[in-house]
Amino acid sequence: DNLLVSKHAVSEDSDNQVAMMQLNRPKALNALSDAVLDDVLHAAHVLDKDPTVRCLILTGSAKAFAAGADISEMKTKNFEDAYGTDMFGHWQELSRLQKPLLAAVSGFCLGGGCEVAMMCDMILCSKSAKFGQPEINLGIIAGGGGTQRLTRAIGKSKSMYMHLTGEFISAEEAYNSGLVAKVFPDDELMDETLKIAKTIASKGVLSVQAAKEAVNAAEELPLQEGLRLERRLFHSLFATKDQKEGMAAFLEKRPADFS
Ligand code: CO8
Repeated sequence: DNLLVSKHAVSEDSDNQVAMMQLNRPKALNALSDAVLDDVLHAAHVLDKDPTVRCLILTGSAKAFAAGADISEMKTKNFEDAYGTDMFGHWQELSRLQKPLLAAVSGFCLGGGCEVAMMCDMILCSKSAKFGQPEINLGIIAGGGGTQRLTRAIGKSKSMYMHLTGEFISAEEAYNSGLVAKVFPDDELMDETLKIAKTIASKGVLSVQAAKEAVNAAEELPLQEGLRLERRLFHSLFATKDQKEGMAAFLEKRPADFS
């Protein structure tokens, strides 16, 4: 009940699909309870392994992508509960899917919600989106990657400002800071996100996977290691049918038909 999953054909003449996971806990602004977490991770793993699914989308409602981890579930936890169970550690699995995962954000995208959006491969949002790490107001700090991923995305000073004041930033500020890739009018976000997902789904599976792996590695590896990984992945794509097809199609002035 906490998650609605739908699949959308990429085109009329293809079996390929885009899968959409929609958080569905409207009364709590999609707060990320343990039950929501289980549903999202389970669905993401199943869809990642489904050979007809080429691209995944994670979204919320018009009012909230997600207003953070569930405060009522966290309230009574003590150190033993948190450290002893590595609380929220397994959310990281979302950042290790093979297929691209797009976050489509409207409304509040706060705390763990912002962190989950940043675990996705890119963030698309509507003009109403508000991003924030307000954990400081609860006497805690971000625990799902916020201090690390937000800092890499928008730089130290802005990230520090958000983590220390708890203030939210608008869609426009998020776009200007590089946190999000595109901003759309509210009523166009889902259509535009589906279009982008279908565009990605029409490319070669292996080249998409390699591009995702290489770009994500830029957040983790020293430059020389990242450059080497990119070059090796680049070399490996010359072993694929899609490289032959892509280059032949260009030279024959026709659209490529990737396998
Ligand atoms: N947890 C539980 N319930 C919530 C949460 C939340 N994070 N956010 C909102 N709700 C509930 C409210 O309690 C309220 O319930 P009820 O109607 O039963 O009183 C309902 O949603 C609607 O919320 P509001 O009445 O507050 O709605 P407003 O429009 O007045 O305000 C806000 C919207 C500004 C978003 C406000 O709800 C708010 O500040 N929410 C909390 C935001 C927050 O502090 N988030 C950080 C949580 S801590 C965290 O995320 C730690 C992350 C750890 C790692 C996670 C890895 C994935």
